[in-house]
Amino acid sequence: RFEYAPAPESRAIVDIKSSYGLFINGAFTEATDGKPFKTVSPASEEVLAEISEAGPADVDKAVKAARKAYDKVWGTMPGRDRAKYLYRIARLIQERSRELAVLESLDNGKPIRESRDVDLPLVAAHFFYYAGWADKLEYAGAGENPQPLGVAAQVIPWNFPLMMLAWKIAPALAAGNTVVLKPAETTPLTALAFAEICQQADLPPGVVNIITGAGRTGQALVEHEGVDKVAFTGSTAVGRAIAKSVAGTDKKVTLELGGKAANIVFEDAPIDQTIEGIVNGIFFNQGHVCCAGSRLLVQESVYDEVLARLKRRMGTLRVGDPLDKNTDIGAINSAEQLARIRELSQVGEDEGAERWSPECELPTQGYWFAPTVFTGVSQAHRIAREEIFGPVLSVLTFRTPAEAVEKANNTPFGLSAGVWTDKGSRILWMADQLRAGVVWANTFNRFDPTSPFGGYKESGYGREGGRHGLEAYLAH
Ligand code: TXE
Repeated sequence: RFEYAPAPESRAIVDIKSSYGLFINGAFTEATDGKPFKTVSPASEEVLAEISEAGPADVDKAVKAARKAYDKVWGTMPGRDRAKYLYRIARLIQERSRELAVLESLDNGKPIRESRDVDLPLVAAHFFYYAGWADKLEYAGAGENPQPLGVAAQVIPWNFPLMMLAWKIAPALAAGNTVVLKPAETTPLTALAFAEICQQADLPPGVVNIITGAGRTGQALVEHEGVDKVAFTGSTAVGRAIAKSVAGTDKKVTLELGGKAANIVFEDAPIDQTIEGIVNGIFFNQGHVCCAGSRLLVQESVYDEVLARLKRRMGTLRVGDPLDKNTDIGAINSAEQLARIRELSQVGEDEGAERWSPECELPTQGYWFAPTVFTGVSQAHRIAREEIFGPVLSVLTFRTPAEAVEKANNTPFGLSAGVWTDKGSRILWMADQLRAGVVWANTFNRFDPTSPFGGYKESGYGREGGRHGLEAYLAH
C-alpha cells in the first residue's frame, strides 16, 4: 500500500469554467443550434464543465471562418511568418504545460506522470518541429512549389486529446492550411484550453477553430462542402463511414484507425528490459492506445519465465487517482469504454482463455479496470483479433521466427509491432517481414515528431509525423 501523494501540480492550478462555447473565428461564441452536454472526470464521475454542441449552422460558421482566414491571411502568408506563430504556440504550451497536464488527467483519466512527462513534452515538440518546416516546404516531398490544400476538417479521439490535436494542427498550419478541429466528446477541455493559447499567441482569427460535439458534429464537419482535407483518428467503423462519405468528392483523406499489435519476445531478449516493455506496451495510458502491444507473442522456451516475471511486475502496478504521481494505471475514459472492455474480457473467458489479474483494490467511484492478462489464447479467439483498447493483454506462443511473423501478421490491422531480441540481424529481418507501419526493437510506444506514424490494412492510410505528415497537407 502506498500513501496518497498528490502531484505538486494538483487540481488547484487549473481554472475550469462552468461552461464553454465554441471557438470560432478567434472568439468563444455560443452554439446556435446544438444541445449542451457535460464532460466528467472518469476517476470520480464529477461533472467538470458544460460543453456546447455544434450543430450544422455552427459547423458551417466554423468552416466559413476557416475559409476566409485561408483566403485572406494564412494561405498566402510567408512561411517564416507562419513559423513565428507556431513557435509562439509551442512556447505557450511549454509555459502552461503543468496546468495542461492536470487538465488532461482530470478529463481523460490518465496518470499525471504520463500527461506531464510524455504527452505534454511531445505536444510542444510537435509544434516546435513543424514550426521549423513552415519556411522549408520545398523539401517536403510535394514538388518545388508546394501549395496548401485549404480548409482541413480534423476529428480526433479521447485517448491522447492534446497530442492528437498537435499531430493534426501543427503540420496543417505549417503547410498553410486553416483548421476546424473537433475533439472527442469525453475529452474536450484541453482542446478548449488550446483555443485560449491561440488567442494568447495572437493567431489570426479563423486559422484554428475548435468545435465541440459528438459523432453527428464530426459527421457534419467532414461532410461540409467547404472542406478540402479530412484527417481522422478513431475507430475503424467510423473511419470507414468517413471514407465512404467523402468518396466522389475532391477531399483528401488520412485515416488513423485501430490496431492489434504483436509484441514479440525471443528467447535471447534482454529480460528485465523486455518485462518493462511488455508492461509499457499494454498498460501505458490504460491500454487506450491504438498501437498498444496487446498481443504478446512469446517464444515457447522462455514462456514460463516471461509469464512469471510479468505477473510479478503486474502485481506492483498501482491503479488509482490520476492526479497521484505514484499512479501507474488511471481511470478508464468512459462508462462506454469500460463496458466494451468488460464485454470482450468476458468473451475471452467464455472462449476458454485463462484470465489473471493481480489482487488490487479498485476505487468504488469512477471507471476502473484491473490490469489483466489472458493466457492459453489461440489465434481464433476474439481477444486475439479485436481491439480491446484497455489494460488487457492476450498471450500466444511461437517456436520459430517464421511462426512469429505469421502470427503477428495474422490480423486485419497493421499499425505497429515490437521485437525483443539480442540479434540485430533478426530485428532487421523481422522489421522487413512485419506488416506494420511502425516496428519497435527492444522498446515500445516510443514517439518522436520526426518519425512518420500510420498503418497498413484496416489501421488506415496516410502518415502523420515527420516530413510525410506534412505531405498529407500539401497539394501535389
Ligand atoms: O470511437 P469513435 P469511440 C477504437 C477503440 C474503441 C473504439 C470506439 O477500439 O474502443 O474505437 O471508440 C467522432 N463522423 N478507437 O466510440 O466513435 C467522435 O465524436 C465523424 C481507436 O470513442 O471513432 C470522436 O471525436 N466523426 C482509436 C472520434 O470520432 C465521428 C481512438 C472518435 O470516436 C463520427 C479511439 C462520424 N460518424 C477509439 N462518429 C485510435 N485509433 O487511436 C464519431 N465520430
